[in-house]
Amino acid sequence: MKKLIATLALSAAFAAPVLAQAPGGLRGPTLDTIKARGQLICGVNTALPGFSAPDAQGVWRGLDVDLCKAIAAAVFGDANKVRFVPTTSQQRFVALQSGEIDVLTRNATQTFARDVSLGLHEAGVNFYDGQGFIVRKASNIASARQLDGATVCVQPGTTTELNLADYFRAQKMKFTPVVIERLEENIAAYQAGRCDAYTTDASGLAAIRTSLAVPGDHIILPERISKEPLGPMVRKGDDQWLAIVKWTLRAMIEAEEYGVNQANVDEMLKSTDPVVQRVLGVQGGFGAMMGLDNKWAYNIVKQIGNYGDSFERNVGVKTPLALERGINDLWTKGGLMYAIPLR
Ligand SMILES: N[C@@H](CCC(=O)N[C@@H](CS)C(=O)NCC(=O)O)C(=O)O
Repeated sequence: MKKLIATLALSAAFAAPVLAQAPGGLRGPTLDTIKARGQLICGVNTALPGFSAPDAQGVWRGLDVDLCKAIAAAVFGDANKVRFVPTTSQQRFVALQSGEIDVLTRNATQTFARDVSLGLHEAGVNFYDGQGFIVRKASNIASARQLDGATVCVQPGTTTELNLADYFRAQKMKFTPVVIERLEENIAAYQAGRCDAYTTDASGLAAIRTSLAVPGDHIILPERISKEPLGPMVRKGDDQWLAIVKWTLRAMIEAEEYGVNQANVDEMLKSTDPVVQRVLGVQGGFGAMMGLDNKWAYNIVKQIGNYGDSFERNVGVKTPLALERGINDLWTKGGLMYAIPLR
């Protein structure tokens, strides 16, 4: 009996730190709802090649689509348990607020107002961007400073619309906004010459340029007139779900930093590096603390890859968008991608 009490006391002593970190503090309805449904619902863009757009076979692809699929891999161990809901600039936040979607993974800029007063949480940045302009080459405009008096097409419900007004006011230049609700109508209006320039995030411009009749007839001006930290968003009030979305992105960035990629992830299970072991769930039990399998991040990297894998596959220099990593590179390479430690 004494021996039994001693054994129980000993195991309790060892169990205590684990229990203290158990998912008790991180429970919320979203994960249970998603699991019961058997599918994650992500709000994505309607059609922004490289970020989120259906391919010729109707399969959704892109950096934002990958992030959504990575969350499904973390939750279900299966990146395909996802339904994509295309959202326009104006619908997207309502779709999230109303519960139509579980998470928004769509070129949404994180701002004070959106974080504080929309009832939504920003859950990290998966693409650091800035707003720019696209113009016809034939216009001989080489700088945004030459846009005085221009007609500029823009989508409402965006930071773009607000920055546009700020920029022209600050530059003491005049412009005529042509505010058109739908993206495809904006592009059609720009192509038809109804506006001298179209403005949005530079990533959006690169994506849109690939879909123009003759991409080479258009140039993206060099100025970036704003900061556009683009990233996933969730509803407020569910810390567990916020953690899952945040840590999915962080795990992809951390995996890249520690050299764990889609091709070597199985080999890396044998790594003696404690960081790699924690990321891949070999030790630490971090998945369980969020109500997930401890192989959550292994599943992400195995099925989707690390952040760099996804970047290069969707928007990198070898893709039609041909984007350099630039500020989206790891902090160890001069960029801003810095995942807080998984420990
Ligand atoms: N990052 C900006 C702009 C995002 C945005 O919605 N951009 C437009 C132009 S690229 C878009 O994605 N439109 C797609 C649609 O409405 O279908 C924001 O969050 O307000």
